[in-house]
Amino acid sequence: MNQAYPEANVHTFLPLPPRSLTAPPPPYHLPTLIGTYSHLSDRTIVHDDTSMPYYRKAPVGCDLNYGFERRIERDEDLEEHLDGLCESLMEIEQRNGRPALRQGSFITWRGMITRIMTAPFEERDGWEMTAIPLGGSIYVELHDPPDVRQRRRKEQSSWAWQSYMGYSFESFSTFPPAGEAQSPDWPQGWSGDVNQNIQWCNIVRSAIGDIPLCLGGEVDCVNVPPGSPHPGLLGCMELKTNKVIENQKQDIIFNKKLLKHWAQSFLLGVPTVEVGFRDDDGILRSQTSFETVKIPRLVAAIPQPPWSPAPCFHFLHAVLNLVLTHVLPTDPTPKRPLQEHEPLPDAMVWRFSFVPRRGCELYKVGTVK
Ligand code: 0WD
Ligand code: CA
Repeated sequence: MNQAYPEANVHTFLPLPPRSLTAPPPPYHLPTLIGTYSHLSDRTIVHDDTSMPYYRKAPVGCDLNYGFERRIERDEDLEEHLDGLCESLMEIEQRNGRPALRQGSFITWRGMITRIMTAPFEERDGWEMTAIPLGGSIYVELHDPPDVRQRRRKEQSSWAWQSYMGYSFESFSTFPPAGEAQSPDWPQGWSGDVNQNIQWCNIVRSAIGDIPLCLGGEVDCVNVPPGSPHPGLLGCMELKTNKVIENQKQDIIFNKKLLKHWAQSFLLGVPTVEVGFRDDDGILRSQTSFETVKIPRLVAAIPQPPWSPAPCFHFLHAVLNLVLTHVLPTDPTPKRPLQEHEPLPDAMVWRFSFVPRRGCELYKVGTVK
């Protein structure tokens, strides 16, 4: 990702804040839920909670390797961009009969904001994102060129088993979907074979300081009795797996990982992160529930805390402010209502990239139809 760009293209550079920064950051507003949608087993979308799973505690001793051979993986060659999120936003606007967002909003996946926010403490993985201004909003997605994707896929294949255990923990931690056939051969707690096409997404509105955000993110389950309606964000849960912690080194690694777990759930307003601890053989040994908002205090209490939230919020605000300042004025959309059948103008494409331990650079790329 440390691609060299021609000097002339470098627009502007934003260094990382010091990790010791404690100055009060711009506040992150409490997220408001504005909609949900579901991907079904064939990846089609319905604008309701069909794919909302209900939580139940997984049985300790369950084997997270179970069902590996029958797993259905998502077709990573399908480039979905922000399709699900945008489709859902149109649905919400139609239903409400008014715009869902303020002018100058960022529209993106929650995972993109997690990456920007955790960058001050990221040692290893850089990234590039694309920003496109259109209709008064800025659309942000991962820039994922074929060579980067190829490399990631190779890395992923060596993690396949580990990442499968994350999915099987989800199956063991939820009720079988209503109306789905269950098999007498299933082990205790299993709710059905893993199909990565199935996802339940929640869309929230929030803001960092005065910069409005609209984020779509996958939510793992809700902690209410099966059949209940969506309980709101306060009933949502994120599920994670981790190796059991047996020594100080593993404890340090886990505390570092808590940054990503915290940021991911905090951004969407998910109040609970449950971690399933498994042994080397993939057997679930215990579970611990973390209250999302308490994670930073937990980490602050250990000797030499590996991260703190202030630099994260400062950097997130600085990056978005930089993008907003340069990108929004290049929005080609006329400020008047478009005529019927009037073609949309070509959009301006911008890119911003992050180099670990350095900072973020913003470039103009060109136009796209
Ligand atoms: O690069 C892209 N085009 C991405 C698209 C990257 C990440 C997500 N997505 C899309 C997916 O289509 C999905 O519908 O965004 C939606 C989910 O977004 P998110 O919640 O912002 O993703 P993130 O917070 O990074 O990850 C949440 C979960 C993961 O669970 P864990 O517990 O491992 O964090 O989303 C799943 C994964 O289960 N996930 C993905 N799902 C579809 N495509 C992807 C992906 N590329 N990456 C992670
Ligand atoms: Ca998860």
